Amino acid sequence: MNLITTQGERAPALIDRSLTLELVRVTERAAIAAAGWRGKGDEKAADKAAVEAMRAELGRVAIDGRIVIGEGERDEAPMLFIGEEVGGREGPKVDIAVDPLEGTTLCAKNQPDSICVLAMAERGGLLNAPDVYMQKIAIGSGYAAGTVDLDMSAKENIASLAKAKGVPVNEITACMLDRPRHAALLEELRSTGCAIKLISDGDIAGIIHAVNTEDTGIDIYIGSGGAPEGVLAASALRCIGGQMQGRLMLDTEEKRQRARGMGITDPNRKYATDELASGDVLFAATGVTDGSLLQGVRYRANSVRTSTVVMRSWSQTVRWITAEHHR
Ligand code: VTB
Repeated sequence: MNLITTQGERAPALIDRSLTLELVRVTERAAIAAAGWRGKGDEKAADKAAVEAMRAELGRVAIDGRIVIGEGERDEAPMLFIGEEVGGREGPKVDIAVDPLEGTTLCAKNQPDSICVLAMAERGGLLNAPDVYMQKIAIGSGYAAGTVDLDMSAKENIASLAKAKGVPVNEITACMLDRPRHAALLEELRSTGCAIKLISDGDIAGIIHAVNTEDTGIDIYIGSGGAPEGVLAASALRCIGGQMQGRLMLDTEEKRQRARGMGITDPNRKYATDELASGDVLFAATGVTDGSLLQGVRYRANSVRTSTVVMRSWSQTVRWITAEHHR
């Protein structure tokens, strides 16, 4: 949705800005709960702790909320399931995308980059879709529209990006999930001579890093990952800039049917950033384990310290919030 009116004025904010801090409370609580399961080798328990904390804390927020994309069928996780109504019910109607514990394996193994994530938009603002895979491609801001495209080959995308950046292809760094299903893509990328950062999990952070190239050295995110993570990454990009495309991988009739039930009529549709997350969008993430984006939960003598990033698309404000929670 265009936030600039035809008169050139910015449309009024649709989401009450005080909700920004409410979201921080929600992801902080989830992260503290999950942190108790760091390094315990139990992904399900870690996820369940995050989900329950997130649900309880959302219940204290004055919103009439609805989960439109989240965990669910794919991981058979304890879920904040798609369609679940959350919030105190008295308040604005909002849509919510969640990944209560992004990187459950990372948390269970106490490895970097496990985070608790949530995005909120006005009703209808976030893609309502089943928990399937999504093809994704993302680059930073400052490139012309169409510099990369899901309909181009990986080779073409890398060549086009290198040209737009004005560097040789071997100075481009691509980030992707290290998965057997990416074998052909990896081989194609290798043939270009670009550098590839393979990550074990955590493609929300991967996409955010592709936009923050100067800080991370990553130029492009490419490959398939979870659809909820795609919508959450797009929500962040609405606040920090950059381009992204996503396409749901509805490769069976059963998945197409589930998607149709959520109003998706074209199973091959390619979504731009503002079609994955439109209008006024808030995004919050709190670190569970220390990572490239955020510090993890730290136990201190009399307090627990959390690190959160919270963003708002309307103002494009990005806040880094370190909080001390009394034990
Ligand atoms: C990604 C990644 C997540 O799921 O979306 C990925 O961001 C996609 O699914 O951290 P596969 O693991 O099946 O490839 C996670 O790895 C979480 O499970």
